[in-house]
Amino acid sequence: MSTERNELFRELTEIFRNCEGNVVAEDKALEGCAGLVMYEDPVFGVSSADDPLFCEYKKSDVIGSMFMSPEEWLPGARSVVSFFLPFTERVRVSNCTDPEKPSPEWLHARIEGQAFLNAFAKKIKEYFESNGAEACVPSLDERFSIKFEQLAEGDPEGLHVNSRWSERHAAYVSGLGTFCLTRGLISSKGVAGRYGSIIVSQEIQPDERPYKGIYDYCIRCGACIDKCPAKAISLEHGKNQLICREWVDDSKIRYAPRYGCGKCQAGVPCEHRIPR
Ligand code: B12
Ligand code: SF4
Ligand code: SF4
Repeated sequence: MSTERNELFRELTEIFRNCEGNVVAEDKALEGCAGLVMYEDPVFGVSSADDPLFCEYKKSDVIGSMFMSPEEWLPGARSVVSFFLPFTERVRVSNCTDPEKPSPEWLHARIEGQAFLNAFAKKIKEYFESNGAEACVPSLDERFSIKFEQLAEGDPEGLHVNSRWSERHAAYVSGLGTFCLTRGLISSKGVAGRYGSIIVSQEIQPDERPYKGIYDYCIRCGACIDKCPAKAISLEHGKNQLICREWVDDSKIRYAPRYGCGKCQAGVPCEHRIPR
């Protein structure tokens, strides 16, 4: 890694550490969760905005025609900076206790964790802008949207998700990790955590992808199949999006104003590392 990139990642890690909201505040906390730290330090990856993979994502069997390339989000885009925020051990271990109910810690990491991620992404945007670059955070941009298309009955995928921007797909281009049986993206710090990204007009040396295939890091051990309370995962077909979505949606009623599941990401070999 060049010194320039080292310096950039060091500064972004400092921004992460100084960004408010990674600790669950007492007035918002579910029982026993006051002071919970949700994330460990981030892992970063950089891709070139004109990497040919971004064009491939427009194909209907990858993401779909709705997907917008970095250049479409930000005219003059040169690089995409992706990051993975790994959940802390406390969040991960807590979600192994009950086979069905998401732990209070996991619910916080899903909801307050995403709010923190958004705040962190905004700070990164300000950082690039203050250095004279232009920047766009697709997930916070008003053009961001997702379309769910229910597939024919019996289709093992259940649902096709067509999205203007996918954090996992962007992270895949930047060398951060590969997909797995549950469709999650396994990073060097595992699958339990959340991804974000920002498109910038600054040229930053892209990472080399230390993998060839989209599922390289998954050992197909099947541990996630047994963990899934909705029985959404199989070795033959991977994860059925419809079954998973219905389960996660149902949790919105049971755990309002929060929701979540993530049982397939806790207590499995890919939880916090690349399993081989
Ligand atoms: C819609 C959505 C959902 C939907 C559908 C999920 C999905 N996979 O599409 C539902 C409601 C089911 C869902 C559930 C959950 N989600 Co969700 N979700 C999203 C969202 C908003 C968009 C996803 C999207 O764009 N999908 C697009 C479709 C096309 O993706 P796909 O079908 O999986 O892609 C496959 C094809 O592209 C195929 N493929 C075929 N040819 C090729 C060729 C190439 C080159 C490549 C790369 C791929 C490829 O490979 C892919 C994987 O199989 C993202 C946030 C974001 N904007 O990215 C979060 C996100 C994916 N969710 C996330 C999480 C954590 C969850 C939950 C655990 C919820 C929770 N916290 O309790 C569950 C379980 C997810 C799981 N098992 O991985 C994280 C994933 C973190 C990770 N480690 O991977 C994300 C990235 C949010 C975030 N900011 O971190 N989610
Ligand atoms: S638990 Fe095993 S099969 Fe499931 S995603 Fe992780 S490595 Fe792959
Ligand atoms: S998030 Fe829950 S329902 Fe969806 S695949 Fe994982 S374990 Fe199954």
